[in-house]
Amino acid sequence: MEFSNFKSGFVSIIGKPNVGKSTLLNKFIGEKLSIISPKPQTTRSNIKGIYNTTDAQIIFIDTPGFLEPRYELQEKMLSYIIESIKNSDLLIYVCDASDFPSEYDDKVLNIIKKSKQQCICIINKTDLISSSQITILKDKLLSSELDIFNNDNLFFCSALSEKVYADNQQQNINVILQKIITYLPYNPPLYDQENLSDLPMRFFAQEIIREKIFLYYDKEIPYSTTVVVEKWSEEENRDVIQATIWIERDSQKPIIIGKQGKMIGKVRQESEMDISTLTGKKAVLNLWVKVKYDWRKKNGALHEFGYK
Ligand SMILES: Nc1nc2c(ncn2[C@@H]2O[C@H](COP(=O)(O)OP(=O)(O)OP(=O)(O)O)[C@@H](O)[C@H]2O)c(=O)[nH]1
Ligand SMILES: [Mg+2]
Repeated sequence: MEFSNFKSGFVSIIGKPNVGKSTLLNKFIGEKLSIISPKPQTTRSNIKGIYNTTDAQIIFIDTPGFLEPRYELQEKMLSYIIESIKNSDLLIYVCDASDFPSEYDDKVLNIIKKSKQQCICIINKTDLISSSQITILKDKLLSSELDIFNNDNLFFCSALSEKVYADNQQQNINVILQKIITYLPYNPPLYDQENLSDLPMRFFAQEIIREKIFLYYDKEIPYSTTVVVEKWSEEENRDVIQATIWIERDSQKPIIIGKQGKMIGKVRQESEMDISTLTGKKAVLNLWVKVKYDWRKKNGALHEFGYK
């Protein structure tokens, strides 16, 4: 195949926690690759999602939300963001239209500006504000001192409904994909054009289980938890998966398990359904709960759990 007019490159999705970065990645790719929850700091590592057409390949990197690190895991999360910015052909800055500018937006924008990388800005969650508020925000951004926004790179969008407001018209999310391609260099495809990601199924299974924990438990539990798939056995009509939910304290064990195992049963059932949707095969999940005291603060434990 001739690739002389083919474009491909890396596009990092950057922004503070909870603005809808992972939701956007999934809408761009058309599959649920990155986990989503209403809680901040859901994404902990860089998730690659690949968008393929006959003449372009966009390699999206969904990154953790920007934060000021308070412990080792968050240090790693920040390092993933910085690494991703460095290795990109284009950055997509995402913010929440109903909460902008807020703490950290200035910091993220300054990092983007300093990186001197090309950038597209997506003001997400426009469903939460009125059209007159959109106009006010647009004027404010176009006249901002930062000099990052211009009429060509600024999009107002609702990732949930996949509606984009560009050129004063309502369009669909493809208008952003087309714009992204214009920024990419001429390259042959960098990844297999059949694949949506280069991450292994084990990783997605871990993330799916972690998403259920983010959805169903409160306070510190989601943040004190990580998941490791220990064993994946492919049988004829089903996959049998052993996974460990790691927590930080013995006292968290009864909370994770719930009365008569109800809570962990719900996590197991819903994870089995999502894993099976992804693999196209029945999934049987066995979950274990183990304690590694203060794992979030220990480099060795982080390494062991895959945060490298
Ligand atoms: N109303 C509304 N909610 C949205 C939209 N996009 C995402 N959300 C919601 O915002 C919350 C956070 O979405 P995520 O995609 O997990 O956000 P994120 O930026 O990846 O968050 P972190 O991984 O924690 O940095 C979820 O509850 C989403 O359903 C949108 O366009 N409108
Ligand atoms: Mg995310």
